[in-house]
Amino acid sequence: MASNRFVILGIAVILLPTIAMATEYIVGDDKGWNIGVDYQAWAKDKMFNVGDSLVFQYDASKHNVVKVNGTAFKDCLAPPDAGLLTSGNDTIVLQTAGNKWYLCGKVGHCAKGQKLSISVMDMSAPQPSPSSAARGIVFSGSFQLLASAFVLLKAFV
Ligand SMILES: [Cu+2]
Repeated sequence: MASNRFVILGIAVILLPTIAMATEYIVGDDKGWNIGVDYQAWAKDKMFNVGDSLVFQYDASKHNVVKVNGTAFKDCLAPPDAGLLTSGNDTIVLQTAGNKWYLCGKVGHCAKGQKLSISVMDMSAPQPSPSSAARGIVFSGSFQLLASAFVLLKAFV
């Protein structure tokens, strides 16, 4: 029946923004995690949110991934106790909001630009512009569901 389609559409409209929120980012896209990629340019137009993940893909014999703090990032100096990822296909789930810094721990690679700095936002926390936009999507979703319910109701009357 046509009315069933309205209900499904309404539910899809509600769920879509929620599903779209967790994004998996392949760092450097098809260039992967390498020397000679501008990671600041790569990150510039992306919105990273809590729950999203970064996937570092690289030749494990040539590179690695180290999560560092801002000072280590600036100086390209990873502390000896820093968490080191070496699988060649490492997924990091962004658990908290704030600035995150990653670099390649192989000698000289960070200085050659193999470093990534991102800012992670928490969409669930009240923040001025990005989350109000998200709320707008959810609100319009609710409105469409309401409209679908109304159409459904009318179909029965
Ligand atoms: Cu490297």
